[in-house]
Amino acid sequence: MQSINQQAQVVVGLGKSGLSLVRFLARQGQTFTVADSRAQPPELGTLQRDYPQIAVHCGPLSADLLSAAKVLYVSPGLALRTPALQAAITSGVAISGDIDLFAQYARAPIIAITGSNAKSTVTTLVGLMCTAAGLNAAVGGNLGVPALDLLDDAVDVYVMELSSFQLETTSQLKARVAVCLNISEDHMDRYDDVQGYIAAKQRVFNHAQAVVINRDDKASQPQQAQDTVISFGLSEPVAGEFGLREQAGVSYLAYGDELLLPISALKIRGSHNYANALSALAIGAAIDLPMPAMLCALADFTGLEHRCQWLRNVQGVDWYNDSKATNVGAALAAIEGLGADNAGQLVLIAGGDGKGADFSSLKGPVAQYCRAVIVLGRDAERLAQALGDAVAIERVASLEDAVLLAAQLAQAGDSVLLAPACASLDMFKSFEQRGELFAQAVGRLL
Ligand code: UMA
Ligand code: ADP
Repeated sequence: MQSINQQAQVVVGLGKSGLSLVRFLARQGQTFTVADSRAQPPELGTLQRDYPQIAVHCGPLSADLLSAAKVLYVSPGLALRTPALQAAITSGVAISGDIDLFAQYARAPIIAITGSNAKSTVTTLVGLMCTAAGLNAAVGGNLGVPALDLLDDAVDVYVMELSSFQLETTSQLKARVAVCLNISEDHMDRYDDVQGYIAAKQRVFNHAQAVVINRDDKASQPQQAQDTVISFGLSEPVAGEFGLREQAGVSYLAYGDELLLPISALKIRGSHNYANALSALAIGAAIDLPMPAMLCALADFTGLEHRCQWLRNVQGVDWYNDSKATNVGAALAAIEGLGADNAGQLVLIAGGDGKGADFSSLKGPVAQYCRAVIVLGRDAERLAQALGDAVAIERVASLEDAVLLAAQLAQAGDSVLLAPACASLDMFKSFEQRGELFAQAVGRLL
C-alpha cells in the first residue's frame, strides 16, 4: 500500500510530457506517483530503467488513487472529462500540468504561441529571429522538446508553442508576449463545442504583459481588454500595426507606413504564410528585437517539412506535401493558397481521422480549385458526402494508390496536394510518417 503522502502528487500520463514531469520532480527531490491508463505507456521502459524506485500504475485510471492526491499533473493527451479525473476534480484535487510548472520555474521571459494553425511555423520563425538577434532562445513545448526539458538558467527567452490541451491545465502562465494566431474548428472529439475549444486557447492571455492579435480573426482575440496590444493582419496597417502594403504594384510586409520587405523576397508562399510572417514580426517587436535581424531570419526561412512543402515536378505536375493539414482550416488555407497561385487545377488527396469535424466548408474552394479529390482513411465517406457533387471523387485504400491515381488524373500545369483535413492516426503513426510515405511514393514516380 502507498501512503497518502507518497500519493500527494501524481503524474498522470507517461508519454513525453509525463516523462519530462518525472525528470523535473525527481530532480527537485519530490515524492510522487505515476499513473497511465495504458497497459504499456510509451515511456514505461525509460521510467523503470532510470527511476526504478518510483511507483507506477498502468491500466485503467483509479479514481481512488487520483482522488487521494493533492495535485495531479495531467498530460495533454488526457481529456479532463475522463471519469477518474472528474472524480478527483470533484473531490477538490488541484489540476496542473507541465506548462504550469514550467511557467513557475522559468527565469527568462516566455513567448506563448497558440492558435489552431501555424503554431509550429511561427514558433520556429520567432526562435530563428531571436537567435539572429543574438539571444539564447529555447524553442519547444507542443513542438519538439517538452517545456520542462528546456529549463536552463542560461536561456534568454523561451519561445513556446502551446496547444489547447496544454493550456487547459495551465493557470500560472504569465507570458511576456501571448498570441493566439487564428481559430478554426479542431479537436471536436475532445470538446463539447467550439466555444470550449476557444476558451482553452484564450487561457494563453491570462496575466500576459503584452498580447499580439490577429485583427482578421475575431474569435482568436482576447475577450478581456489588454494593456499592450500589437496587431497583425493582411490589410493595410495603420501606425503601430503590421500588415501588407502595396507600392508601385509591389506588395510589402509593412509596419505602419514603413515598408519592410517585398513578399517576393520570402521563401514561404501563400497568403497564410504572409500572415505568419507578420505575426512573427509583431511578436519580435513586442520584445524589441531589432528589425534588421528579424528581416534576415524571415528572408532565409524556407518553411517546415510537411507544411505545404513542394516535393518535385513530374511531367509538368507539382507535388505538395501538406500532411500537417490535420484540420479543415489548414487544408482550406492550402487549397486556397495554392489554388489561387496555380495556373492549372489541383488534385487533392484528403481523409483520415476527422476528429468529429464538419467538412462542409471545403466544398466551395474544392469546387473552385480542384480537378478531382481522392479520399482515403476512416472518414473518407463522410468527407465524400460533404463534398457532394462539387467535383469528381475517387476512393482508394492506401496512400500509395492515391499517389498513383493522382498521377493519372493530374494534367500538365496542375498540382497534386496532400492536405488531408484529418489526423493521420487511423492509418499512420503520425503526420510525419504520413508525409514521409507520401514523399517516398512521389519520389518513385517516373
Ligand atoms: N494517453 C492515454 N492514457 C494516458 C495518457 C495518454 O491513453 O494515461 C494517450 C492520449 O489519449 C494520447 C496519447 O496517449 O492519444 C499521447 O498523450 P500524451 O499526453 O502522453 O502525449 P505526450 O507524449 O506527452 O505528447 C504531448 C503532446 N501530445 C498531445 O497533446 C496529444 C505532443 O504534441 C507534444 O509534442 C508533447 O506533449 C511535448 O510537449 C503532439 C500533438 O499531437 C505533437 N499535439 C496536438 C496537436 O498539435 O494537435 C495537441
Ligand atoms: P500547428 O503547429 O498549429 O499545427 P503548423 O505551422 O505546423 O501549425 O501548420 C499546420 C498546418 O496549417 C499546415 O498544413 C500549414 O500549411 C497550415 N497553416 C500554416 N499557416 C496557416 C495559417 N496562418 N492559417 C491556416 N493554416 C495555416
